[in-house]
Amino acid sequence: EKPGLELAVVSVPSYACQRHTPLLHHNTILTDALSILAENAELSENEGRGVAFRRAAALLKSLPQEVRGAEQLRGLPCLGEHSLRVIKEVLEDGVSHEVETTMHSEQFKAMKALTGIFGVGAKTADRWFREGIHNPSNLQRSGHTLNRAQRIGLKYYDELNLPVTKPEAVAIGQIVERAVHAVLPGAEITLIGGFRRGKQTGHDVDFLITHPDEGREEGLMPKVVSWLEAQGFLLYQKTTGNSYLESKEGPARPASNMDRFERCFSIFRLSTDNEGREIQTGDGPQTYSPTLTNTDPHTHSDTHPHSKTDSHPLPQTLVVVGDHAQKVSRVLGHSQCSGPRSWRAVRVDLVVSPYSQFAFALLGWTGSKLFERELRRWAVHEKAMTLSSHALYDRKRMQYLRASSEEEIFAHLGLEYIPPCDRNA
Ligand code: 8DG
Ligand code: MN
Ligand code: MN
Repeated sequence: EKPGLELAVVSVPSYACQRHTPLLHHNTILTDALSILAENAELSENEGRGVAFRRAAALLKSLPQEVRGAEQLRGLPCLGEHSLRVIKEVLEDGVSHEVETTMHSEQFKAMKALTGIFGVGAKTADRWFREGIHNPSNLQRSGHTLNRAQRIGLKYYDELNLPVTKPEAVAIGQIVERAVHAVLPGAEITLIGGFRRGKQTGHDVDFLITHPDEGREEGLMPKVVSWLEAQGFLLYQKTTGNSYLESKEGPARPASNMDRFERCFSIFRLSTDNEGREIQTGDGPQTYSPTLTNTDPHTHSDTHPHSKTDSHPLPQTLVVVGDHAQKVSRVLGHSQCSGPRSWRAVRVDLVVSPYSQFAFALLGWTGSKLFERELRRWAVHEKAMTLSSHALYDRKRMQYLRASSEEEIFAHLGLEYIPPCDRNA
């Protein structure tokens, strides 16, 4: 067979934001190996090394065909010595010794398990690891004082580590939409993050909220959160941003904080009741059947006695069938809470942006993380511009460049437009 030397001939640009990187690609075996090393570097707080492995993996994801031999990689950018060595090993032996050793090391497994707890970062996990804490059960028994996020992270550990599916994301979106429209009619809600890039699952669901009348969005988040809380949709929330700063420091905030969006890290309580309706997961058509339910002992009616007379509808029920439903019910059945239940915990991120910054926020929050990093690196090094989720600044002309769409931002940056589905670097 002819492996084809075309890869070496085709010139591949070196910034990930210059390339189309689809979700499904031809070099998964190689990129999986590099991702383990990237993850390990990140967990060891070696960011530079992590980025190097991520860049190498992203390059392979953008190639139009499977790499069969190292000679095909000649002339390609982004492949450092270390990454090349790993790629060659995998191509020749099927596995990389370093990747295998890393994957099975106690430290890597423990760090992954501990940072898998919501509210636990690499620093904390490393400290615990060195105290002999290797997993959530060790932590539970250690008697360590945990903050609110970590307590809830531990309580819902299994289900928060269960992927969120597209139908679940859509169901959450419907709830967010009801909440936002209840407190600010005319506001616009956009699904961002991995789901906007076409992923079928995610570790959370991300939404961007704005309103066409600039200024109407101010202070929106606390109202949305109150509505969600009153309806019993939230298990946890932490809101930061303008209102938070205002309440702490008064309205005269320093200019440096002016450009911080209101945002909310939350954990939703999503019903998964099966009452004969169905949602198909997988490739089939997706139909959603909102049903009213008030039979679950965990519903908000316990804690919010007024909810029955409330004019708002009760929490919507998501019905999921198939593989994922089985996985969910297995996890819920084994949860540390009181037996099997008809809802699951889902991580949700909400961001509010002023309308004039919407395109920048959309671009900045769609990801992938590496794609974002590469966009900013391109802007600085190739265009002498500064890109953030709020604005684009041209340092030579000393002015901000306006944009009302992602297309305009790519144009300002002198880049071909890359659609969200091709930003999976
Ligand atoms: P996943 O949830 O499916 O695992 O993947 P994801 O959706 O791509 O990852 P994410 O962790 O939810 O992040 C989504 C995007 O949001 C990503 O491009 C990075 C961006 N993002 C944060 N935090 C912040 C932040 O504080 N500021 C800005 N500007 N962007 C952020 O996650
Ligand atoms: Mn996400
Ligand atoms: Mn997120």
